[in-house]
Amino acid sequence: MKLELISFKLCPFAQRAIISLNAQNVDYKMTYINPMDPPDWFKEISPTGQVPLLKADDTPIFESLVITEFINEISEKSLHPTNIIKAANNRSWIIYSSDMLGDMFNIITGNEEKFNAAKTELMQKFAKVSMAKTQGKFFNGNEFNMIDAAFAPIFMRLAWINEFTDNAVSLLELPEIKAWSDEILALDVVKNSVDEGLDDVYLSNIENREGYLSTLLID
Ligand SMILES: N[C@@H](CCC(=O)N[C@@H](CS)C(=O)NCC(=O)O)C(=O)O
Repeated sequence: MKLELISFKLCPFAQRAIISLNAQNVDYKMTYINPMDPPDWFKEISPTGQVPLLKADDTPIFESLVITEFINEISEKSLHPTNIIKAANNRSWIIYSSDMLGDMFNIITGNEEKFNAAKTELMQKFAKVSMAKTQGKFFNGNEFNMIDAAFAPIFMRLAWINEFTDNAVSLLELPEIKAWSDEILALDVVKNSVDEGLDDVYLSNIENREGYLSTLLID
């Protein structure tokens, strides 16, 4: 089967697919586009106009969570827990993590009021995730699973934000979540899921959005 992932370098949803493909040793070709100015061939195959989109032979598969489930199905080893109830519960939290990416967007783009509301919302969601997380390095214990891949883009962007500011969206009040984030960000499969220098692109993105967060940037 020929796989081609159509992506956008800064896209957190696409990053989940990249982590899953690499963690499961699946061969694929990577093609970057700008979804704000997509080429005609992309418009023809994408009903939503969004990335990531995975072309499996000639069939477009869209929505990051469908893509990661598909990658899991074609891989030898599942990235979900073997217990089907636990796996379904993980899928619920994975969908929950997509909402958290919405909070991240508001943190970057919002004025002071929207920034603070989104930060509170994000921390409240993390507190709930913390209650569901099992003890151990990762969400389900010591094995890296798909749910960890789903949270990785959030943790990577929060680490960048905290480095660019004086810990404006710190996880220190949620030590279990902070420890989980540290474990995930230390993995090669996560580090290698973005190009070198993407942190600088993210910084420029924060500056260009001119939200409240851009006023908190330090040199
Ligand atoms: N629900 C989608 C969201 C994907 C998404 O929002 N992608 C952004 C880039 S990060 C995009 O393509 N935006 C362009 C647009 O919405 O037109 C998924 O999980 O794949």
